Amino acid sequence: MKAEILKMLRKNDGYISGQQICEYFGVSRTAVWKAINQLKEEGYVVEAIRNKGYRILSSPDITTKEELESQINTSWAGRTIYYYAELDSTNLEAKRLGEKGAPHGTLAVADMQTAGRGRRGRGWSSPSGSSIYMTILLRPDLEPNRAPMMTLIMAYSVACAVQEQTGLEAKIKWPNDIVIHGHKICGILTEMSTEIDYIHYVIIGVGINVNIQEFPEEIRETATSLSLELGQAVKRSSLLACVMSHFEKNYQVFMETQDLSKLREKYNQLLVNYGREVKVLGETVSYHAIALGINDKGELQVKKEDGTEASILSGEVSVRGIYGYV
Ligand code: BT5
Repeated sequence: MKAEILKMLRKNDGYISGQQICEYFGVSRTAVWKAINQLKEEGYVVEAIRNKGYRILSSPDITTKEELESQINTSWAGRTIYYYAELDSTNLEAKRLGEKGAPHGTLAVADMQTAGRGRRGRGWSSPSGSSIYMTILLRPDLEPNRAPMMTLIMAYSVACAVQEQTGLEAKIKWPNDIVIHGHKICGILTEMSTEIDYIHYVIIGVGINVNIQEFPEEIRETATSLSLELGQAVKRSSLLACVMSHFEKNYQVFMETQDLSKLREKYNQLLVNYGREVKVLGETVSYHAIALGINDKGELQVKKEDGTEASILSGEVSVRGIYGYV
């Protein structure tokens, strides 16, 4: 009920009477009063004026289940939410939920992670109160070898949401980072449980540095946050809800063809590597090339120095600009 009351308060620019809320939910005045008091305790500023009713003046920067439920306006992406003040990793939790049969679109969110994970055993710095750590669980009817494209769909969705919410020019560093002014603000980690030709579930974990002011020594040179770039705080729940809306839309476009043919052009416009020299780091060999953008399969097309072209699969190599991090 708290999430619904929040939604009602938000929808309504003016006051909404206690009576209206009681009638809507079929509950007593005391129940409404209790729910409003709980919201106040969580940091919402709700004004109550006699004979007029309630009005919401401000919301805290939190990502609780109720806050997110009152903001997310999708049909399935992020409609079932599990929120934790502290968690080992939202990817690990999404796997646990996946094993228990949680539905397509389930979202695990944490305010902080004690074992935030990056790719190939690397870590993800995950302090409390300032960032988004979330993992969405999907059950796509898709060949397993097409699942890596979902990282790209999420990256594109995050970049669009960041631009929409902050006006900042967010770019994609293929395949799984979002950067602003050459510094990383978001990392994505996609994992899955499959049989040879069947996906049980895919989980896409997203970490976004929203309001962090300082980073650990080892990433100080490469990381940034939205608030550092913007000069003001960004509401985490609104951004998260916006990512879910974009992701749901883009995922549906992707599923129509099960490739990136309809998203490729727009994706390439946001690709920070586009047309630039990159260093392709393979297991045994590495070489310099020019990035030409992604193809329909989400592979990065590059032109080598000898003029030949190659397609790079995510996971096979990492691509690093030769002029610093990007
Ligand atoms: C990634 O790996 O970028 C994927 C990160 C995914 C994190 C999310 S948070 C929610 C969900 N639950 C999890 O446990 N994970 C996902 P990779 O490309 O391997 O980059 C990792 C590297 O980024 C580290 O080795 C650091 O150098 C750097 N790094 C760590 N924390 C960072 C941060 N907060 N901001 C920017 N860079 C960071």
